[in-house]
Amino acid sequence: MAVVFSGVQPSGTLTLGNYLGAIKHFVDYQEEEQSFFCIVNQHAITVPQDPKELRDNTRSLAALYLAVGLDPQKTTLFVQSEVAEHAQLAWVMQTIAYVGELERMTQYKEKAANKGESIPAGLLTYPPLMAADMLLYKATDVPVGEDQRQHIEFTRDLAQRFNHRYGELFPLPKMRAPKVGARIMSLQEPTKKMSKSDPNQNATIRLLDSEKDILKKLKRAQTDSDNTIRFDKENKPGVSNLLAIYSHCSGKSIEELEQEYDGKGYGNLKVDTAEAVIEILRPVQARYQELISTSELDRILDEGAVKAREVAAVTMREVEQAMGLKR
Ligand code: ATP
Ligand code: LTN
Repeated sequence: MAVVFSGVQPSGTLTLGNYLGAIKHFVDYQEEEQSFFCIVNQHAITVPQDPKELRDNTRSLAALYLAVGLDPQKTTLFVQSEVAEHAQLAWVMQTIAYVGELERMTQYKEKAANKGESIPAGLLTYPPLMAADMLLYKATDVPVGEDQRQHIEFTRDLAQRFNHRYGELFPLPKMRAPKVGARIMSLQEPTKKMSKSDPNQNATIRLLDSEKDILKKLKRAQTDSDNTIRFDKENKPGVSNLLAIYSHCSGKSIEELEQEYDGKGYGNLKVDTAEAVIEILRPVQARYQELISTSELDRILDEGAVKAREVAAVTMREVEQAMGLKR
């Protein structure tokens, strides 16, 4: 039986990268027998968060999950900190992980850079918490963007190590990266991924941006000076990123777009890309507005936590039994 699990951090308003690389695809996975989509607020606090903003971002992310089409009848949508077993299993996973391998994680190295002595320990132990998220539900399939590959592989290592020491308990989760959209780049530094915690507002398109802002940001997107429109990530990262975004939002292939824009300027490409993005976000924004201030949203999250706890508690008992933590 397939069990699908994925999580997104409520660390800011979702970007077009989160949408095209992850949550748009979640909707397809809710058709599997069992699926869990989590708002991973305990991961978000590995970097400082303002409490009010964190609370607002959590509700907002829940509303966006629903606005893109997740259906609480089909899937379990819940908040990580409301299911205590995540922190419990994360501790166990920390005892199985090695400091050396945690220090070699790319995301850790990036996020810990320039922090000197003041690196929060939670940044280092982020991957064991992430492993716990998936393993609690015995997930088999994990839809995420390309940037999470190393974390998924590490989860498989931890699961295997656990099974080897304490007996077969966990299936090894498989990463399910989308074929397209797995890596949308920053509009300002197109060699970096578009990231929702990027302080440069012009670098990201947010799912809740106004039409005016989307157009403005795309017009300001970094390109190059050679003025030909072709897909070449290496030499033309900015233009290639625009083509990728346009292609995902319009359904036209990159080749079609290259032909259509042969001889045209970057200005045309930018405005048309903006239109395609606006078109795709319009229904999501409308549904979000309907949901965000309703108590329905809280009811869905409450029920989600109850359903998630039922599964998580059983696994946690099995883990403690296997490890000798139960009398
Ligand atoms: P942060 O900036 O807070 O680290 P983030 O924007 O990287 O956040 P996450 O919450 O870490 O977003 O990721 C949510 C999901 O979105 C993950 O599955 C991740 O792989 C995917 N994702 C994030 N950024 C991109 C991107 N630029 N292109 C495609 N997918 C992405
Ligand atoms: N680290 C992930 C978010 C995340 C996640 C998970 C994804 C936390 N736990 C479990 C899949 C499965 C990220 O930053 N995108």
